[in-house]
Amino acid sequence: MRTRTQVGIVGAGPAGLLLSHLLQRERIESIVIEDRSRDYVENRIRAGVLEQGSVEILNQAGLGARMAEEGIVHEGIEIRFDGVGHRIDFPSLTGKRMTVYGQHEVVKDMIAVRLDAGLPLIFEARDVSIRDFDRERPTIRYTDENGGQEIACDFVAGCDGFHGICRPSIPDTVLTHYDRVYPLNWLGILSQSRPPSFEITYVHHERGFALMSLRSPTLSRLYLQVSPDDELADWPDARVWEELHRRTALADGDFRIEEGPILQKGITPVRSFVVEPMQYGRLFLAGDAAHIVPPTGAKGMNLALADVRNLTEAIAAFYRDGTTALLDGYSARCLRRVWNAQRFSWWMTTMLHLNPEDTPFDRRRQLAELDYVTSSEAAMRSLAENYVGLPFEPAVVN
Ligand code: FAS
Ligand code: PHB
Repeated sequence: MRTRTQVGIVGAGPAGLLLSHLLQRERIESIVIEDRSRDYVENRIRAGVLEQGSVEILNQAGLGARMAEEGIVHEGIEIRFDGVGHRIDFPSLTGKRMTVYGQHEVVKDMIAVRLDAGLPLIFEARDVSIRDFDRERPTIRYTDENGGQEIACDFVAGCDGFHGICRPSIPDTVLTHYDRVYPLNWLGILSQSRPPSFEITYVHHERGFALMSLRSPTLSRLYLQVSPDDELADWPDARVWEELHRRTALADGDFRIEEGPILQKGITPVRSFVVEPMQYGRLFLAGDAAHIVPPTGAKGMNLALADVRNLTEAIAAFYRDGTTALLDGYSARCLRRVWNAQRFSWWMTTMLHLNPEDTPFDRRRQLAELDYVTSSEAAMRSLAENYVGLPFEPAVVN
């Protein structure tokens, strides 16, 4: 069957769902096509930290009610090394705060609003493909229980993540890929246990990096640096807890993570990836479809929301007054923020993790950098302004 819309959106993650909401507020029609089930998408535990700018986008889109009730406002982070914690305060250095609110909760909120409004959001679409996006009438094809479907649209938004089909549909000769795979992975757990500290703690340790975060007063989100060769089977619960205790211990001994049932455990590769440009014809990439950042900087989801904010402005201008300047400048506008986040995330990752190829000099230099970052106000301000989120790039209309 053939249907028509203005914007066809591939992927119902944070990027695709927010785009559908922001376009709807501009009275621009869209259809969201997702290949997984609603249950799968709503229970995929991922990011947890929202920049102040991301919170403002969600609030302005009318999506912030539950986040205001259940989100946890954070005014700083702790950096722990040599068994001593050092706090970096955000309001005094930047005037901003962060909010801890699980990505899957944001996704649940956006799905609920979309479906309550009776707007098209298709789950479990199969064999999704996109065509003719180098012309003015792109189409999206997929199959469902009724057979083959085709959506004719004016624009296609590729919000289908790193493993999606949209980026690979662009001719390879058009794209430049920037890629860096780090010699480490993150093992993450979600545990039914009181979070070890109210604020997020980044731990540098001679056995490897650890991160202590949370989702609620009774749900801890904890991470360990593990070898790229490690598999989940190498990390039974007892070993995870033992390693967390060893890496997060304080020199004065007065600290121990509370253990509890592990509800979810996963291993995530750590990589930096960017594709340029983020657009081709009437296809526009947003979020992980165009870039991946190491989670150390807590930037992934925030970048996705910023991309979508730019794309909405550009598409709205096209329908409002027929101009294409913002559409033409979409990629450049997004990429400035993307590369700032890549630099910051690379810096946080290399400063806090062990690299097996490091020499004793590298290890000592790393400790000197941690000492400087936690003792110099200028260095703390630089970390803080990147962590809470740099100002959004203005729309440049030449
Ligand atoms: P997403 O990948 O979230 O969404 C893409 C959607 O497209 C998915 O629902 C997928 O099912 C769908 N899709 C894929 N192929 C499709 C097709 N062919 N047809 C239709 N739909 C298709 N970031 C942080 O800041 N902190 C973290 O701790 C953190 N942890 C992460 C852990 C993991 C395991 C992963 C993979 C990422 C993590 N990230 C983290 C980054 C993550 O939060 C992303 O930045 C965020 O999900 C980006 O959102 P989207 O661009 O919408 O992509
Ligand atoms: C999380 O809470 O999942 C989290 C927090 C900070 C990070 C990455 C992930 O840098």
